[in-house]
Amino acid sequence: MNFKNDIILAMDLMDLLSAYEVAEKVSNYINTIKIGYPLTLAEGLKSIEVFKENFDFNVICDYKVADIPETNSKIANLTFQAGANAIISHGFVGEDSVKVCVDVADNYNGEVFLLTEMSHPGAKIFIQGVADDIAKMGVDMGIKNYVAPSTRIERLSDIRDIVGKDSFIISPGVGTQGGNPKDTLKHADALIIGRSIYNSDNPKKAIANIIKSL
Ligand code: NUP
Repeated sequence: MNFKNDIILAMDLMDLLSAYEVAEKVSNYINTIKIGYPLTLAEGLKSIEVFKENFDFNVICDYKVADIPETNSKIANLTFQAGANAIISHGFVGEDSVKVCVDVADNYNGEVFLLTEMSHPGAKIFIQGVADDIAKMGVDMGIKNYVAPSTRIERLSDIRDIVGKDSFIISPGVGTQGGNPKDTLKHADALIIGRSIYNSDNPKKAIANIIKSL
């Protein structure tokens, strides 16, 4: 997947009309949007095709899939049937659960991003302790795409060392959560940015300023 301007818009507004309006304002700057539970639970899986058909965006579904393999299979199938290009899967659930997501993605020519360490402070309590092992598991499984935090650059760098330079890392936590865009891109391939753009009075200017700062 290639990411225009190295930015993925995290669209967590909870109504499609507002989400559409923001997407329209920044559509010249990006080619990939990430939606998650906020928009999908509010508006349904149709949200995916709205962005694909109107903007030709790649859509990454941030469903942090984290269940037993059988249930993961149902979630991943529904997501790719609805047109998603990629799905984010948790890694802590183990190889069997992740493998199902990879297998379903392969059937649709889609991709899986494996979530290693999360970006929020609470991630230090549990997931940070196993994040390196999650990344190693991903490498052993042949996974090429990862999610790792921009809020702890040293951890992002550690995870890059594990997954290698040929893997893709997309990194949330830039802006509102405190991560620095330029520093993050020293280790990651793309920034996941939500509130700093969609909550701005001028989303177009906000994204243009971020791009200028890179
Ligand atoms: O570790 C993670 N941190 C994180 O913020 C993994 C994520 N998937 N996210 C998501 O990235 C989060 O759910 C939101 O959609 C986006 C960051 O948005 P913002 O903090 O820029 O508004």
